[in-house]
Amino acid sequence: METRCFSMLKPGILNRRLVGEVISRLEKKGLKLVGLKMMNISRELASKHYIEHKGKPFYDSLVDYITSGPVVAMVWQGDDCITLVRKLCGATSPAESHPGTIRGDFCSHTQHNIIHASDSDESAKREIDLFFKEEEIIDWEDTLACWL
Ligand code: 3AN
Repeated sequence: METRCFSMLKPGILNRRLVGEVISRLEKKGLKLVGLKMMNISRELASKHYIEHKGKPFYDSLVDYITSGPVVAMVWQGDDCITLVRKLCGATSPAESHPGTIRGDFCSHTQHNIIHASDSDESAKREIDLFFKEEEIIDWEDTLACWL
């Protein structure tokens, strides 16, 4: 079944010139990009996005980091989209993420693990609503979908 996943390339990704590389990996998997924008995140938006981590020891530095520079916010769509995006991202901790995954290849610190991806349908819906207006999502006709 087709689902949507909110994903975000975190601060530093532009500096490291990795935007194209990471988007390319998700595209090549066959996922469909239906929302894309660069933005700066306010502390208010960050606190809504990371509400589940409020009170944890790394919360303040997480908000500092995510608001420290521009991010690339994305909505991906496809069959089992959340599972596929998270597999490509790899484990939260770079020590556990396998080579070949985005975090496994490009990250050395959990706190700077360069990409976020929703972990459930519910969080995807909540996060997409937080970051995108309805008209910013374009569900284009995928005429080559039969080859994926
Ligand atoms: P994921 O992004 O893999 O779903 P979450 O939701 O547990 O992982 O964590 C959200 C973000 O919080 C992570 N991407 C990472 O930036 C940060 N984070 C999670 N756990 C830690 C930790 N133990 N130390 C520092 N930062 C953490």
